[in-house]
Amino acid sequence: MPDVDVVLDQAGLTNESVREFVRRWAGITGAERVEVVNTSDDARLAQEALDAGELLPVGDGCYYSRSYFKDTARSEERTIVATSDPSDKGVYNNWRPSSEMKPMLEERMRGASAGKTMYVIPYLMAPPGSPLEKFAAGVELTDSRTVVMHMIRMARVNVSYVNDLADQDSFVRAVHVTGDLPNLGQGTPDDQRYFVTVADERTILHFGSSYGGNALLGKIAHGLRQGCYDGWKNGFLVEQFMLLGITDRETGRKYNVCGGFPSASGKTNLAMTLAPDALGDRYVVEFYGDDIAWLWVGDDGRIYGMNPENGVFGVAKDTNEKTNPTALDSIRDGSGTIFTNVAYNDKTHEVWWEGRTKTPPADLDGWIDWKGNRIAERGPDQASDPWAHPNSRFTTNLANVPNVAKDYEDPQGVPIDAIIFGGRTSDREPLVRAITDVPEGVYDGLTLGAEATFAADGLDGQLRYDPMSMRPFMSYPEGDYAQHWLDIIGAATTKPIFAHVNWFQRDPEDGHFLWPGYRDNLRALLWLVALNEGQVKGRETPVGVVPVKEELKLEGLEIVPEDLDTLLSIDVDRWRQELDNREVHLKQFDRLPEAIWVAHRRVAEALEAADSEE
Ligand code: OXD
Ligand code: MN
Repeated sequence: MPDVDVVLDQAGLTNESVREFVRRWAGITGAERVEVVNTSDDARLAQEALDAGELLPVGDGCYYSRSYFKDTARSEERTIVATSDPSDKGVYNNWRPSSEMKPMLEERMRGASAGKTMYVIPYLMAPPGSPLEKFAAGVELTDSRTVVMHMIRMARVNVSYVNDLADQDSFVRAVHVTGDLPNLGQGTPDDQRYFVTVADERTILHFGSSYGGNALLGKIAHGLRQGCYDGWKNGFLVEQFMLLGITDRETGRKYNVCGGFPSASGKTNLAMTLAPDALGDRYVVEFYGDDIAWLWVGDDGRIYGMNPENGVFGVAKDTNEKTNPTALDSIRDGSGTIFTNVAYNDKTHEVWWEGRTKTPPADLDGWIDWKGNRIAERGPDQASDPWAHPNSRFTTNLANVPNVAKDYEDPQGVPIDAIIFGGRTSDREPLVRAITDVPEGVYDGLTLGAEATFAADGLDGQLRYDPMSMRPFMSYPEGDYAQHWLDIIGAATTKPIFAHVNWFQRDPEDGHFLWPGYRDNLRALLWLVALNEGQVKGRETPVGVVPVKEELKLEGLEIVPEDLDTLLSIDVDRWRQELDNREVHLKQFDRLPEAIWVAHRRVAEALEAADSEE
């Protein structure tokens, strides 16, 4: 057993509650060494990881890592929110009693870091000085050096964040133990993994992975799940939302838009978007965050938002010059980016993933796929296997994003003008429909979904509902969550406008996308903020206000006029079917506020009264 106090003294970690937490878990996990890390340790840790072969070099000053092949994504089935109150059980939070989960995790973690170093990562999930700072401090203990390096990119890491706490006990206690990855029965009935947030004790216990949201505990377990619960108890909102700012150079006005999109609906691409060339002289888009926003009511009665993260853990697949040039700039040489589970060339130190270029590199020499196998040695039956894992990632600091907002570290956050929801929907959802009524906006978020693409499951055309894109992160019951949204937005004296956007509508005949997407998506947001300012009026429909063609800024847009007509119309029959599905979806939730049912009925009645084509 290492002398923990000597290590903590040397590191200048003075918070006695943190010291006690470290001592206790060093004892349980049986780690051989304890080391406290700060962001300034990054270069040394990188060198150690390169020397140990845990990381391989990419270009100049970037890194490559591969995770165990059965450990490549968040596991929703193994993720649990535990509390001591059974009424915290919701539909999506996999609630279990903490009295059952804590001993189970402790037992799995006992001795499981033997021979390893336990790193102590004191972190902050907020810009320092934020009004929500007291919910943002945490300490992650991990036995993985690669996890430390990810945390340094994704969070703010320094002992001062826990030493200086006003309430020395107010930090999230997060323990990550990797476990013996080849022997954990991942995906079998004997699965040993458990990813537990003990929300009412602000304790996170994750066992059995070294990847992503399972292991970087500041990001998803604290930044979303624990934050969501803390927000419920303390009057703020924590959401899986992107956040961007749009400045109109002509008027000097700036608009901030945040919003939720289920996975694979282009959230990171939207967050990092640039203005279309034809509008680039007038509008400047700034990036705040691509994955998490914490929202609260400011002293001036407006809703404020901030990104608690300090980095981007982006999906690599399909990231290219067209879909997201900003992301490519953010992971350039010298950025310190860590690429995980992409394809790697051990001769040239390049990386590649599906969609990076139209076709993979022609010269196979040196290329290794995400499982570590040489591409050139693949048999004919593996020829079409992907080179990179579909959930392969790049991890880079916010400061590397070329259009990161100048004030991204401002602790006061930014006032939010609009909250948008959007999924991948091949029909029915217009380009944009605005909603000014708060319960109807919340209702729209609760009925957000993305289309199941697997016709084989018999789900063809049906949405997999993903309320506010929080389904995997929901930590308390959905009905209470809806009420909390109504309360927080209701408390604002200047309310943001809500909207639903969809970039994915297709032609029913030949399947082509009706809207070009990517940078042109800004046109929908510009219309929304203009509507909010009263500069345009749009057209009322049963499901919200949609633009009339002339109100959209169409300079430089290439689109077939009939496609634009379809994008701005409402297929009432299709919508009536959708309302039936929504009813079934919403009925699952206990304590759903009456205001949400009223909103649902109002939309249903308006659709009943409407003509077939609106
Ligand atoms: C996620 C992520 O899993 O952002 O949603 O990594
Ligand atoms: Mn996410």
